[in-house]
Amino acid sequence: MNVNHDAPIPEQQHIWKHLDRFAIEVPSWGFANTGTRFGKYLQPAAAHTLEEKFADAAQVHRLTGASPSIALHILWDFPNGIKDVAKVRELSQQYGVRAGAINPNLFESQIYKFGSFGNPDPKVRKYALDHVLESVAIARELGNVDLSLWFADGSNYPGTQNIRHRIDWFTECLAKTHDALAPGQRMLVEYKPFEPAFYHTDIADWGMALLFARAAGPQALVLVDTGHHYQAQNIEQILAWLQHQQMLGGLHFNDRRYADDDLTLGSIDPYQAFRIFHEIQFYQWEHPEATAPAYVIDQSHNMKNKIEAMVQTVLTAQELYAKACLVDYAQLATLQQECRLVEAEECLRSAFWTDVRPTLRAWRQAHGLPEEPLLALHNSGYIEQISKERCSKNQAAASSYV
Ligand code: PSV
Ligand code: MN
Repeated sequence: MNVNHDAPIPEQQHIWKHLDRFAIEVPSWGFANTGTRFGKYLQPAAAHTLEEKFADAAQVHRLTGASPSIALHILWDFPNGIKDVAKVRELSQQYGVRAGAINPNLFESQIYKFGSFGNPDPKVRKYALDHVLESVAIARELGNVDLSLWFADGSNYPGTQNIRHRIDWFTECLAKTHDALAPGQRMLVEYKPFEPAFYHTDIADWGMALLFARAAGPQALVLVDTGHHYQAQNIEQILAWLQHQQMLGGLHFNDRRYADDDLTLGSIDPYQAFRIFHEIQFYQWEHPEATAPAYVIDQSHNMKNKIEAMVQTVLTAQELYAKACLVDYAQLATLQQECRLVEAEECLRSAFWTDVRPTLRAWRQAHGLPEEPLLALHNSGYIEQISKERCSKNQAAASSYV
């Protein structure tokens, strides 16, 4: 990328430095026909093949310059398992998008009705572990990328499962997973309070994820999905704790109004997304040697056009991140220490209320990117073109969907 650093003003320069390093991964499943558990509205432009997902991810990166990698889902993107690695490598080269986190699928097979790693049946646990070990092998082949683990395990009714036994089974399987990692490779343990299970979920919160990760080994860290919390939970405090314990591995970004709604980041509560970036930036300011967590979008849009929504999300993430970069941390530290409450709060708020959009436009222009990526997407005709190319497959899917 050609960077023209023509004398930005000092405040801009500071944001530019951060923006140059900012990257957020897109999810392969966000380009496909996914929806709600009540059904889905099929879109003519939705991606069916892995190549189409790479092409869409490349389009988002071309427009934003901030999404160089794509998270992959084993069953959906690797139908032939490890044999598909060569194809992924080829697509990655062809489209200039790296393969990102590898997500095993431990929830779609009928065999997981009573759980995967937490299933009382040792044969099912072995089946799940074999799948995860193959996922580790795939992640290793792709350059030791992160293994990202989310479990749908749990139960719907009190008294129907032994929660403590399930802790032991999870602990054992996670340790075996950790043993298979390459040196330096990370496994991320994600939590979610409910859904699909409605009484107990085996990894329901950050404390459980933290204990499981600690027990598994030093390469296991916690992944925080912003949609996976109860209403009113203070997510940034969770991040502060995990960073304090050096246990924050990554974030899945989306917004929510009620539960795990998969809404566009910042669409409901941009101040919360800002506070999340702020908490991470503040820690980085105090610990410049610390590795930043992985940023991944985890949204499946049912109503919005998927590529448009993905570009909008990347731009929103950049904006909120840039605002967090404006917090004067030296000043904030002093104000906090001296308990100057209103001044401390205003120090944070004034960064949030700063309009960074002109700076972002200037940064894009200097990087040879479109100043208005959403407009550029509309003018590019890309969505119309892929809609034409893919609509017959999507119509066929629509007519088979009742
Ligand atoms: C499930 O709610 C989830 O958000 C998990 O985070 C997974 O990472 C993702 O969907 C795709 O399986
Ligand atoms: Mn997630």
